Amino acid sequence: MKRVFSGVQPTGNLHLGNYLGAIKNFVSLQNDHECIYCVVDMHAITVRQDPKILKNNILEVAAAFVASGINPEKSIIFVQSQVSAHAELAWIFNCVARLGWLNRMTQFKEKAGKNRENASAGLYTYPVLMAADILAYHASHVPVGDDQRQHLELARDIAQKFNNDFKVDFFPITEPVIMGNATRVMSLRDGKNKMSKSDISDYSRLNLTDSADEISKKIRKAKTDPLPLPDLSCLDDEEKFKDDIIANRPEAVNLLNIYAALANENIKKVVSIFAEKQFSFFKNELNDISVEVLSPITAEMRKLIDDKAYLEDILNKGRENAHGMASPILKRTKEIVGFY
Ligand code: AQP
Repeated sequence: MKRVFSGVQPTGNLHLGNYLGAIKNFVSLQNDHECIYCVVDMHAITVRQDPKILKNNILEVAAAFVASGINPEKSIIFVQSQVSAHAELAWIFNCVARLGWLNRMTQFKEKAGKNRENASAGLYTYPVLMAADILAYHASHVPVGDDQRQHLELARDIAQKFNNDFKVDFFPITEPVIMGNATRVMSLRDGKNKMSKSDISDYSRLNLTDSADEISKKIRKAKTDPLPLPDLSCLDDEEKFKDDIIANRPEAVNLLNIYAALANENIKKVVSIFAEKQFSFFKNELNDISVEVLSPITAEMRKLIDDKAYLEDILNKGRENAHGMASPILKRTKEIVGFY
C-alpha cells in the first residue's frame, strides 16, 4: 500500500482553501493508502506565535481533521514536535540542501516580504523541514494545495542528492498529489490572491469555524464583476478555464471552482448550470452548498474541541505510531551519514 504524508500548520483561521485543497483529499485517500497526517507546529513557529494560542490551535487542527472525516483508527494523526525524528532529519537535510535551491523558494520571498533580513532562519529552511516530515516516513505521496508544489520539488531534489551523495537508494522520490477542482482557492475579496489564514480581512475567507450567518454574510459580500456568469465558451478543450477568463474574471472563476469542489461536480457541468445567470442567483446557491458542507464540520469541530481528553488520546496514540515508523528510518539515515 502506498504511504501518504501531509500536514497543516496550527496558525489559526483554518479556511475553505485548507479544506478543499488539502483536508478533503486527506479523507478520500485513507481508504486505499496508509496515511499519516500531522499538525505541523514546528512549521508554525517559523513566524511568531503566541504560546497559549498555538496550543489551542494545535487541538483545533486535530479537531478539524477528525471532524472532516479522517478516521483515527485508519490514519495516524499526531503533532510534529512530539516526534523528534523530524528535527533530527531536518538537520541532516540542511546539510544536503543547497543555498541556491532555497533562494529560489517563492513562498519565503512572499512571507518574508520586504523585511527579509528580519525573517527567521526557520522560515528560510521551512521546505527542508517539510522534506524531513515526508521522508522520515518514506512517504511516496503527498496531498497538498497547488501552493506547495515548489516545496515538494525541493523534497525530491533533497532525496535525490542524498541518494547520489551516499550512493544509496534509500529515500523515495515523492509524488505530489494535487487533486480536485480547488487546488488553489482564491480570496473572496480579490480573485488574484490566494485565500489565506494570514489575510487581515476575515471577509477574504470562509473559516471552518464560521457560523451559517457568517458564511452567508461573506458570500453576499464576495467580490464579483458586473457581467452575468460565463457560458461554456470560457472552457478550453480540456474543460479548464481559458487563460483570458482567469486573467479578466478571476472572481467568477474562483467562485465557480469553489461551487464545483463543494458539490463534487465537474466544472463543465457547473458552468453550464449557471451560464448567463446573475451573480445574485448564483451566490444564493453557493451559500446553500457552503452551509450544507461546512456546517456539520463546524458543529463536529466544536464538539471535539470540548472533548480535549478524546483529542489528546488520538494524538498520543498517533505520536507512538509515528515514532515507531520514523525511528528505524532515522537510525538507518544516521548510519548512512556515518554517525557513530
Ligand atoms: N488557498 C488555498 N487553496 C488550496 N489549498 C490551500 N492550502 C492552503 N491555502 C490554500 C493548502 O492547505 C494545506 C495546509 O496549509 P498550511 O497550514 O501549511 O498553510 P499555508 O499553505 O501556508 O497556507 P495558508 O493556510 O493560507 O496560511 P498562510 O496565510 O500562513 O499562508 C497545504 O496543503 C496547502 O497547500
